[in-house]
This record gives sequence, structure tokens and C-alpha cells, in this order.
Amino acid sequence: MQAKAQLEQQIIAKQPAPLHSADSDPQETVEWLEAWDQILNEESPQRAAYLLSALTERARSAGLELPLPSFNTPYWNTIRVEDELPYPGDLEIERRIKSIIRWNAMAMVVQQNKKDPGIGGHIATYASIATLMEVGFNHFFRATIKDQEGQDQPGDFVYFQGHASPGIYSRAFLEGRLSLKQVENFRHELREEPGLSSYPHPWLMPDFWRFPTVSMGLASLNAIYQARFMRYMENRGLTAATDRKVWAFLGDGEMDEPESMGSITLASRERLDNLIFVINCNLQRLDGPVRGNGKIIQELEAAFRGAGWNVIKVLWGRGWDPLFAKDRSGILLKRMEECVDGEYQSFRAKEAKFLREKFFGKYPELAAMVADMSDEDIWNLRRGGHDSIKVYNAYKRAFEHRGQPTVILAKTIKGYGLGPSGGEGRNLAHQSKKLDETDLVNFTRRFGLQISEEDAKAAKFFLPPENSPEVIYLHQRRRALGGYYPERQTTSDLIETPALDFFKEQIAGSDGREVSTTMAFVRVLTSLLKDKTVGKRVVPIIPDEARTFGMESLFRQVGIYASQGQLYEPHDADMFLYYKESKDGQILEEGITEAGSMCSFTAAGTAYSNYGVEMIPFYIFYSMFGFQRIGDFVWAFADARGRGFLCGATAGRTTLNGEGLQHQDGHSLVLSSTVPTCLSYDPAFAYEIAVIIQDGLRRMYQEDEDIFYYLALYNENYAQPPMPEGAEEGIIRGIYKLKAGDDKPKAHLLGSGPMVNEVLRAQRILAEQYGIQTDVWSVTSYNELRRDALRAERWSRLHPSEPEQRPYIVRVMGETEGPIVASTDYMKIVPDQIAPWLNGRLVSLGTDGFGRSDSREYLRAHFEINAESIVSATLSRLAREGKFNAKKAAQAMIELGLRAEAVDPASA
Ligand SMILES: Cc1ncc(C[n+]2csc(CCOP(=O)(O)OP(=O)(O)O)c2C)c(N)n1
Ligand SMILES: [Mg+2]
Repeated sequence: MQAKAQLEQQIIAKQPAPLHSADSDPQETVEWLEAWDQILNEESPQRAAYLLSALTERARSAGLELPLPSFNTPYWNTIRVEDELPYPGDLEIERRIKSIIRWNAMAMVVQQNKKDPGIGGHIATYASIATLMEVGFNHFFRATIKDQEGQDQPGDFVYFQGHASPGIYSRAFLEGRLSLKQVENFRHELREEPGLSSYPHPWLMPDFWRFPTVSMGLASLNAIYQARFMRYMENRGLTAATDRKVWAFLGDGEMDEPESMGSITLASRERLDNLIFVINCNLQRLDGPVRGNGKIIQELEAAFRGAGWNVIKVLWGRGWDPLFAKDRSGILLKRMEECVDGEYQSFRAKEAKFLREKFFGKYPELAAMVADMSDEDIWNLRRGGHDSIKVYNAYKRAFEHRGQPTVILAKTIKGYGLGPSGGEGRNLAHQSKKLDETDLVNFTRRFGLQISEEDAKAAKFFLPPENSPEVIYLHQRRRALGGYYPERQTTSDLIETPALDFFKEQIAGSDGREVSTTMAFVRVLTSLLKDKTVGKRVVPIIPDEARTFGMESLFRQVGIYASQGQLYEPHDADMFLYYKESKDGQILEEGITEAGSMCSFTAAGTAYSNYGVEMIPFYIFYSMFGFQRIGDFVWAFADARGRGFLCGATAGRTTLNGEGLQHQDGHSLVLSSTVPTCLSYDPAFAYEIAVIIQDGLRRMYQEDEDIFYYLALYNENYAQPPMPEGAEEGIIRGIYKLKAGDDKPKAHLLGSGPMVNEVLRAQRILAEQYGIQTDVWSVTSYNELRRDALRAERWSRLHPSEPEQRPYIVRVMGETEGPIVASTDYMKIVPDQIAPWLNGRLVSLGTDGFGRSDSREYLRAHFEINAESIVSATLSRLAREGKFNAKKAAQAMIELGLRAEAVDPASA
């Protein structure tokens, strides 16, 4: 009854302004309100709420324009005190465990910065999120779970707030999973005993971290797509359906990254009730407040609620409950609502006196409410995110909620408990790496740690004995939750991948039929999808460009994944290739989101570790909108040890022609070359694609290599020749001889992608018009050639007394003579990658500069990569070497239509 009265008071205090500002009949208004109050008090809040919504409905259907509903609830906890469940754990012992973890997390950073100033690390973030983490670790994060058949399945997935990593390490240290040496070497990864990586990096700690998160915004988007992919796997029958959850712990400042909020409607549309966001609202980012002049929590609440999420706010700790209960007039809520975040930060950055005066003191009635509380009591009024009971209740609700994803907005304090030198609640909190001795000692007192003053001042690690109640409890809890966390599985269910004869069609060539490499690739994909072993594991991912790439036949063949099936009859249902959506559809048709598609690629490409099932994603995108647009996600994919094929279609700055400057890609191969585990290929022919994909499948899914592929795919149609005898090795390693000249060559022409055709044409012109014989080579990967050469060179450098290792490019081209002219639809720097091993013989022709809309012919002339430019470059170079008459070379330029004074395309 008391609670209802309290709610009533609060609701009245919150009453919105009337529709018409002047109340024309106050008496009538009061009657209505009293009638409603009666329902609230004598029936239930639910009934009262129902009647309100029924009235609203009625008003709408009568055509009244009502004010838009607010997506905000008052600035208080979503879960009412009377609805709270009791805490299922031992609060006191959990508090002690948390205090030890807090201490060691802080000590880890402080120690490192003492011995190595500038090594960095963060203490304030974990200090704010510790309770949110610990309630999860003790009661929610399951390492394994049983499916309906009683089989062990991988448990929940947790995306940790990256720079809270010291806290996660600190817990693993207390669990005995990390050694003292390891924590002493936090951020010192190159020391005698491998240290701990700065942030969650599976590449560096493959048994520990699963998800790279520290680049702001990655976690949110990846978590959404992970939760969606989890359903995809279940709906396609590839994994058992469980109640496994994806948790993402995010910073409030981090929510400003467009990626953080960019796909939240996907999560609600897909009804991802396996997804829980916990936003650590400590009201601060790196430089200062997230929303000094507003309220980040209210802003996020409205946005998430508007997007269809279940929102749970955890703002105030237990200590506030009696104050709310006393608050008959709603003055406390009023004060809470009128304060902006900048003020909330000051309340914490200063002392209790300030809080009493500035917060409570503003209204006498409010000041009276805390008059009998000591300064210490006031100071100990906690925020919700620091109260285990409040946090537990929010998690439990989120865990049980059905039909929507949940976001928990937890109000915390940055640098909680670290004192002034640790930056508690202060703008400098994020950068603080050290605590002064007073604050170190205060820390131990504040959290009740049994650490001597001397040890405290030295920020020594504190490890209770194995048989201490804390350690015993810790292990018990983890056992109950199926094991330790985080932990990354490295075993996978490797599969037998197809041999090369599976790709007969591509190896045999197109018999004169003109097809593009994109079409050839689609044929490969189609065959793979039909294969008994690998077929069901293939995940085609497309951001709304299937028709552009000629892939629409796949819609019908394997269906588009739609969690609800197809609720309508498609207009093209009577056609053979209709737009088929189904619950077990295989294609992830993502719509226009390259970043989202990349997250699907990541979920699928790491499924071998996360779900124990090897999946084979092919993500086909507009090559310009891949690496350059979403490069950070690709980098994280590599860190996560992802496997799969990225396919940059409509590749090449002149092969995709009419689209102009923003679309024509001449540099994705440069960008892809920067990712250490990415193998970049620029194939010219169908059989090259077949050989590369066959080898990639073998290496990734049969040999268990943590690598992935980038293939440039073009849309120019030409006859696809059969594969020359014995070309496989060269195709994989990066170069093979495609067509020898009739006689000993005077020069060598390198081509990749469709430029191979220009190079072959140049070979004919050189022979027929200028009597120069050349050999033509197809270069499938300059980047692989370079990497091989760098490896060989390094080995030789480190083994000066042994015979030198010869790089593949040297073995292939070392004995040849004469200039080497390369033509590529990519930047000159792509062929230049092998220049150091060609003794100054290389001339690179490429597409440096902005693209233009025009025909291929004009574009290739403009960028000086066409056959005429190749011929001219060869003659010019031969002339410089004294092997061709210079005047004739100049004359040839005129014959070939080249202009010496043309604008340089690199700066045009
Ligand atoms: C994309 C990106 N930009 C910048 C940074 C640098 N950075 C690390 S933490 C941080 C502030 C984070 O604030 P918030 O998300 O509120 O987390 P808090 O530490 O307050 O919990 C910034 C800017 C980053 N990690 N990633
Ligand atoms: Mg923050």
C-alpha cells in the first residue's frame, strides 16, 4: 500500500502539462484524476496503466491529436523495490572478492607505470564497472551450458569493455588462471614470460579473449550480429537451440560512435532476446562529461525504447530507497530530474558537504529529509551500478525477458573508490595511472582489505590463500556456471575440403564464351553450396548488391535467411528465381550495411571457435566500400582469428567504369595488404579463382590456419582460357608464366586482373609492330610474393653463415633479362611491392589518382595502363637501356596515340 502511495505521489509529481494549457474545468479534472487515483490505489498500477492506454487509444480513434508519447520514464530505477528478488549469493563474501579484484586491477596498472612510465593502462573504468562485472561473473556468465539433450554447449558470449581489461585479468589471477609473472608483465608482452595484452586481443591471448572490443563501437555492432548469427545457426539446424546470451558491456561515451547505435533496430526487429547490453553510465568519457548539459541515461533510454528495446535503468542504490519512501511530494525525484550530468559529476568529484548543500540543500524539504544523516551516510548513498542487489535484479529481468533485446543503463562513478589522485569522478580520471600513497592506503580501508600500510603504499598485489573463504567461494561459483570465464576454445571441427577437380568447369575455361571473374566466382560459390560436405557451411553475405554481382540465382537456390520466414507472397513468386525468404535460408542479405555485413562475416568466420562449427563465409561487397569503409572491423576480424573469403566485386579503377570517382577502387589491394593474416589476390581468370579458393579452403578449414582471403572480382566479360599445365603453384604463390614470346624475350610484361588482357595485347603489338619479343606473366598476388621475399630475406639476414634463401620471385624471375613492365587496375604501389627483388628493372603502370566516369577504353588510356601505354613504356625503357632507338620510341608514342604532355592522372 505504501509503495502504491509512493508511486502515486511520484506520478502526480511527474504529471505532464495538460493538453490545453488553460484548464477550463478544474473541478472536472480533479474528478477524473481522483477516479484514476482510486484505481491505482485500490486495484493495481497495471490496471491504472491499462485504462490510460485504453483511453489514449480511444482518443486517437476519435481523431484527436495527442502529444507524442515520451520514451522516457522518470529518473529512477525501472525495477520497483517491492518487485526486487533477494540476492542469491553471499553479499559479504562477494564484496570482499570484488575488493581484492579492484585492488589488484589497480595495482597492475600502478606498478607498470612505476617501473615503466608511459606504458599506460586504465584504472578508472574498471573501478566504475566492477560491480557490474562481478554480479555477472558470480551469477550469470556461463562458460558452458547443457542443451535439451543434456550435451555441453559453449556458454554465454561476453563482449567486455576493452579498457576494463585489468579487472578481468585481476579476476583470472585470483582464480589462479594467470600467474603472478603474467600480471606483473601486464602490457609487457615481449618479456621473458608472456605478459598480458593491453586489451582483449584473441590474436595475442588465444586461450583467453574471444572478442576484440577496445576500438569504440566494435563491440556493440558485433554483439548484435553475433546474437543474430546465433539464431541463424539454430534456425539452420547447425547448433542446438539454447538460452545462451550475448552480453555487451559498453561505455556511455562509446555510444556516440555511429556503429554503437547504428543497428539497434535490427536487434529489436529480429527479437533478439538473447542479447543484453549493459551500458556503464559513469557519465564521463576521456576528456570530460559525456553530456555535461544533459542526461546521457535519459537520452539513451529514449533512443533504445524508441527502437523497440526493453530498457532497464539502474540509477540508485539501496540507500536511496528509504528516501524515496519518505518523499511524499516528489521533491527528491524533481531534484534528480533537474540536475544535469555535469552536476552529478561534481557531486562526486567534491565532498559530502558539497552534496548536502548543493543537491539536497536546494529545497528545504529535501534538506530536511537528510538532516539526520551524517556526511558519511550521505557520501555512501550509492549509484545503482555499484549496488549488487540492484544490478542482480536488472540482470535477472534481462535474462528472463522474452521477445526483445534488453539494454541496462547502469549509473556508476568513474574511478569509484580511487580518491582524488585516482581521479574519482574527475575529468582526469581516464588518464590516471597512479595513486598517491594516501589514496592507496585509503583504498584498502575504504574496501576493507587486509593489506599492511607498507604494502598498500607499494601497491603490492594481494592474493589470499587458496583455502580462504573468498577463493573457495569464487571457484564454487564458477563451477556452478560451467567453468572459468573468459576462455576461448581453439579446437574446431575441421572438414575435408574439395580437391581441385571439383572445380573442373573453371579449370576447363569458358570455351570462348565471355564471362567476368565475378560470374566465374558465382559459379564456384554455387557449386560449393551444392557440395555435401562444405555446402551447408557456406554463408553468403551480401549488402544489397546481389543483383549487381549476378548472384540473384542464389536467392532461390538456398534462400535468404529470415527469422520469421516469409510472411507475404513475393510478387515474383511465379518466377523461377523468385525472392525466397525462409527461416532456414542460407544467404545473409544484410541490406545496405557494409559494417553490419562485416560483423556477420566475423560471427561466421569465428564460429569454429565460438560454436565449435567451421563455417565458411563469403562476403561479397563493392570493393570500394570494403576495406576503406570498414577497415577497423576487418582489423578486428584478423585479431579474432577469423577465417573466410572477402570478395571485392566491381573491382578496379577502370574496369568498373561509369560510376566515377567515389566508386572506382584502385586501392583496396593496398589496404588489404596491411592486414597480417589477410592473403590478397587479384585473379585474372576463372581457373585462378578456382585454384585460390580451393587452396584457401584447404588451408583454413582442413589445415586449421587462422588466415583469410581477399579476392578482387571484376565485371568485365572476356573468354576464360583453360588453365595452363602446372600453373597451380604459381597461382597460389603469386606469379606464373602465362604466354612466352616466340623467341628469347627482350622484356617481361606482368598483368593482373583484366589488365592481363591488355598485357597480352601489348605483347602482340610489340612483336608485330616493333619486333620485340616479350614473355607475359600473370601476377595473382604481389602481396604474397612480397611476404615470401621478406620472409626469405629475413631468414638469410639472421643466418649469415648459411646459403642464402631465394625468394620465390627471385627464383621465377631472377634469371630473366630486360625490363619488367607491370600493368594493374590498382595503384602502382601494388606491383612496386616486389621491386626490391627485381634489381631496378620494374616499371609499374597503375591507377594512382581519382577515378572518372567514362568507358574502359578512355579510362585505361587516361591512367596509362592500356596496351598502348604498356608498349610505349617497354620501348621507352629499352631505349634508356640502349636496346632500342630512342627516336623510334618517341615516334612509337605518336603512333600509339600517347601524348607526352598529357596531365598526370595521379594528380588529375
Ligand atoms: C574508435 C576509438 N576512438 C578512440 C578511442 C580512445 N578511447 C579509449 S577509451 C575512450 C573513452 C571511453 O569513454 P567511455 O566509453 O565512456 O568509457 P569509460 O571509460 O568512461 O567507461 C576513448 C576516447 C578508442 N579506444 N576507440
Ligand atoms: Mg564513460
